[in-house]
Amino acid sequence: MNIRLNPEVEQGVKEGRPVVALESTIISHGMPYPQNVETALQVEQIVREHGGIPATIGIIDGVGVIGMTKEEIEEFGKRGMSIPKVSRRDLPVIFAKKSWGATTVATTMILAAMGGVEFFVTGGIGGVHRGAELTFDVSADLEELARTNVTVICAGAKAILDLEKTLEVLETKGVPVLGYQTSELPAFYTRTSGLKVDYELKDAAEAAEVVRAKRELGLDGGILITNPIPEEYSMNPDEINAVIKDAIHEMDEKGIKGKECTPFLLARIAEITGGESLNSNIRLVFNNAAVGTEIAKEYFRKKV
Ligand code: PSU
Ligand code: MN
Repeated sequence: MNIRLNPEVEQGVKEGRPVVALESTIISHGMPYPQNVETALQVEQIVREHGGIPATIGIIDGVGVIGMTKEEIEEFGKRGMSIPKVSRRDLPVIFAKKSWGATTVATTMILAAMGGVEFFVTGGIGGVHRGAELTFDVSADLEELARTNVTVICAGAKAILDLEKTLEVLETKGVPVLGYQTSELPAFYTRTSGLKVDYELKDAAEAAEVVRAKRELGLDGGILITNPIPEEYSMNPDEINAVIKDAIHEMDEKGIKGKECTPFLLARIAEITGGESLNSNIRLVFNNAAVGTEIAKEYFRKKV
């Protein structure tokens, strides 16, 4: 099989330890160099400090790597957007051609599941894009959440998306959307969206119980745990929403479509806000790493 687990991750999975998957598109397409590499390495460090085993996932020379080395992470950050962004439909070609590939939420879930990893921490998921009723632009992340058995911990979805439609699709596909100590869907840079999650989770132990119940019921598919950005790093909703609107307008004028949309918007928003949105983005991923690892620890806690 064209999959390689690093020895620590392989042993962790075998022994039922809290292994936490991390994606590589956030490194190559989600943040600029060198902050992308610094963030990726710090996130791994936070997973470790909380007692987990980090497994950053990407594709190197046609091999799905589950647990990249520091050097490999550095290389992903440096090569950036020149590495293809790989979704489910791209996987066979990237493997056959022995290329490099940055894994999105969808493909990180696929590889994590192949490697036996249940928990996956990231920043934000893809969803239904604004105007999707005309463009049909709905992220493959939603379909993957419907079918692949991985729990994703994120800070909700960016308001570059139509959050209301995103929730509708997740409901149709049977994906539980849970709020970590919140009843409201967080909108990435902000703690609130005006939309409700399906259920609120009071702590990591309760989150772990929901994951266990879904697996014991044999219900295929993912679970989405949304964790709001810490108050001190959250942005002013009116300001960030105005920036997002400008960035989408610019994207439409430039005729940017398909898989280029999300990376364009992420980069443009970071540019317009100076360092502010990037700093918020980094902080929310740190927070997700801490919470996600605590949930994984509860899930794998040995009952005595
Ligand atoms: N949203 C973010 N940061 C990201 C992404 C989304 O706030 O880095 C990345 C993730 O890898 C996600 C992908 O899976 O973009 C979604 O792309 P698309 O919309 O083309 O499906
Ligand atoms: Mn898309």
